[in-house]
Amino acid sequence: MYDQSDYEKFYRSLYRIRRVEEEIAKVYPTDKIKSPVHLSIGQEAVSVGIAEALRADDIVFGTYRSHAMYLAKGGNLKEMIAELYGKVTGCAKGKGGSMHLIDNNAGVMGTSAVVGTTIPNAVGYAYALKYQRKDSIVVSVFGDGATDEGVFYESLNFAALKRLPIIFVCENNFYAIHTHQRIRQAVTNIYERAASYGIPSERIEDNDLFRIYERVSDIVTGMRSGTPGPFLLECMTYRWKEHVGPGEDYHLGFRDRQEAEPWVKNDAVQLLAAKVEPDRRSLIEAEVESEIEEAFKFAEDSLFPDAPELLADVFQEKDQSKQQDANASPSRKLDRTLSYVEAIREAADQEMERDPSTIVFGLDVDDPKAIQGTTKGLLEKYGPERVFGTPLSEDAMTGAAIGMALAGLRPTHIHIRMDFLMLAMNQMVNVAAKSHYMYGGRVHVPMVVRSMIGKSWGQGAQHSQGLYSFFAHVPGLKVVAPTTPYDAKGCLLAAIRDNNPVMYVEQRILHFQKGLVPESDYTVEPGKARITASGDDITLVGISFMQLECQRAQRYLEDVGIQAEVIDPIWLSPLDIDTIAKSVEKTGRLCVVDNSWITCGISAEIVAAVAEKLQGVREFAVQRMGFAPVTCPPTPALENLFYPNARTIASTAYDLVKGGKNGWLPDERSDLQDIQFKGPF
Ligand SMILES: Cc1ncc(C[n+]2csc(CCOP(=O)(O)OP(=O)(O)O)c2C)c(N)n1
Repeated sequence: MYDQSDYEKFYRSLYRIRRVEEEIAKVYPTDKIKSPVHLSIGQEAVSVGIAEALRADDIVFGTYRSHAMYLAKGGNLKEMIAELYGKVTGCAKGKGGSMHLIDNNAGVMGTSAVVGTTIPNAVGYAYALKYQRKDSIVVSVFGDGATDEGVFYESLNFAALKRLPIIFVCENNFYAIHTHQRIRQAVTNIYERAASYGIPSERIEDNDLFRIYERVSDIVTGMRSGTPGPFLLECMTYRWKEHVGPGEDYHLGFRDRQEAEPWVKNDAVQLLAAKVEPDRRSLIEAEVESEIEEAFKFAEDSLFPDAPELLADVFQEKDQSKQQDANASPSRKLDRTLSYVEAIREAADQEMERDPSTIVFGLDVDDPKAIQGTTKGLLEKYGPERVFGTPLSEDAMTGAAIGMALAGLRPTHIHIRMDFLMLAMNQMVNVAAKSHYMYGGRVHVPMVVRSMIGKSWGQGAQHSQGLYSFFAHVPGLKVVAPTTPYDAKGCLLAAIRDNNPVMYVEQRILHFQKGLVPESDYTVEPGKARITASGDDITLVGISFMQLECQRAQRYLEDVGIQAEVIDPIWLSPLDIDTIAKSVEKTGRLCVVDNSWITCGISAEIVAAVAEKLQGVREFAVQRMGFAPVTCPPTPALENLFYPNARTIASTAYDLVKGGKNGWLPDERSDLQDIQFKGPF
C-alpha cells in the first residue's frame, strides 16, 4: 500500500520534528529561547499521521504542546524558531511564544496555554466552514487533561448537534503534568464518551503513524463525500520529556522509566527510518539538518521587536470597504419613533441583510419571545443557519463564536443575563481579547456579545449584575452600553462591523425606552461620548441605565437653580475621557453614577483618568455613586436602597455644589419617576 516515496515523505516530517525539538532542547539552557517549551518528543507520530491525511486548506487547532502539529501541518519553521527566540520575524512577531503558535497560511489557526480552550474555537471554525459551503475539515487536537474540562463536553454536544466537519483528536499521553489519568478520571476510555453524543469514535493504542494516517484519511474522505461529522479519535502515545522544558522527569517519582520503555522501544522515528532506503534516508536527514541550522540562524540573526510593537495589535483597525458602506447612508432623518428593542432588532436585520457573514445565536434567540423581541422575525427571514438557539453552553458557545469569527463570520452571541457571562470568561478574556495581539496581528475576532442587566421585580443576586468593568479592564475588548434607541441601533451596527470583540450591554429597563431612530444605516462609533444636557455647575456622568437617572436628577437640580451637565459615555472601552474632562474643567465638579458597584469599577476609572488629565489644570470636587456594596436583594424594601436614583443623585450633586452635607432631597415628581417594571423578568 505504501511505496518508498510515502515512507520518505512521512519520514522527512517525523525526523524533522524530532530533530527540531532536540535542537530546541539543546539550545534551551543558553536562554536564547524566551518562552517555556512543551516538547512532543515521543508523540510526533500523532501529528504526522493526522497532518499527512489533511489538505493544505484543512484547519488544525492545538495546544501549548504544538510544535509537532505546527510543523507537520506545514507551519513555517524559521518563523517558529524566531517566535521561540522572541524575534520580530516570529510567526506572532514575538508576541505569542511557543504556546501560541500560528500559521494561518498553513491552516494552523491557533494554540492555547489554557487547557481545553481551543476545542470550541475549532468547533466554531467548523460551523463557519459548513455555512460557507467549503469542504475543508477542522481537526481539534488536545490532551487527555482537556477531557477533564466541561468545555470539552459542551463542544462535543454542539458539534454533534450541528453535524460539523470536525475531528476531535485526543492525544492521550496518560498525564496532565504529573497526574495520571486514572487519578483524575473514574473511567479512562475517553473515546467511549463520544457515544453519548452520537459521535463515532475509536482509539488507536500503539502510536502507529500509519494506522493514524489511514484512519484520519478514511474519516476525512468520508466527511468530504457527505458522511456528517464529527468524529473522535483517541491516540494513545507517550511523552518522553518533562511536561515543560528540555529535561526528563522520571526522578520526580510520579512515573518510572519502566513505564516509558515500551514506548521508547517502539519509537516511530526509528521504525520508519528502517523502512527508508539508506541513501535516501541520509539525504533527507542532511537536508533536514541544514534546514534546521538555517532556521536557528535566521532566529539568531533576526531582531527583537521595536518598542512601538508593544502597543501595536491590540485592536484591528476597521476594514475600509465596510467603513465606506457604513458611511454611505443617504440621510439620517429623525422622523420615526422606535423602542430600544425595535432599534436593536432593526440594526440586526439591516446588517444581516447587508452582510451574509453576520449571524445571530444564543439561548432562546429563536423562541417565541425572541429575546424581548430583539431577534423577532430574524429566524423566519434568514433561516436557522444564521439565527439559532443554542444549548446552555455559554463557555463553548463563546469559544465557537470566536472560531466562527476567525473563519470570517461576524457572529452576535446573545445572553439574556450578563450574569451568565461569568461562564464565558475564559473565552472572552483569554481568547477573544488576546487573539489579535498574541498572534501578532495575523487574525482578528469580529464578534459581538450582547447581554442584559436586570433590575427590579426580584432580579436578585444573579440577574442584576452590571459586570462590564470586568471586560473594560482587559485590553483587546471593546465595551458599549447604549442608553437610547438611537444609540442602541448605531452602536450595534458599529459593533457588528468592528473587527474586534465587542461587549454590547443592555440594561433591561432601557428596553422600554422610546426615541427617534433614523431608518437609514448609521453607526455610533467607539470612543465618543455624548453630552445629553448642558450646564456649568456640575458634571454628571451616568453609565447605562444610570444615564436616565442622571437626566432626571438634572431636572430636579434645575428646580433649585443648579445647572448640571450630563454626559453619556456610551462606549466604556474605548472611553472618551476628553469630553468628560473638558466638562469637568468647566464645572469643577464631577459625579459619576454607575449601574454597578463602585469599587474597582468604571466610575473609578473615569475619575482617575479625569484627574490625570486635569492635573495642574483644574482642581475639582468628586463623588462616585453606584450599587450598595452588597449582593442585590430581591425584596423591594432593600432593593430600593441598593440602587442610586434621580433624587439621591440630585442630593449628592447638590452637596458637591453647595459644599458639605446639606440633607437636601427633592420631593418626588411624578413626571420624573422610573418605569415600573412588573416582570416577569
Ligand atoms: C484550564 C487550565 N488549568 C490548568 C492548567 C495548568 N496545566 C498546564 S498543562 C496541564 C496539563 C494538561 O494535560 P493534557 O491536556 O493531557 O496535555 P499534555 O500536557 O499532556 O499535552 C495543566 C493542568 C492550564 N494550563 N489550564
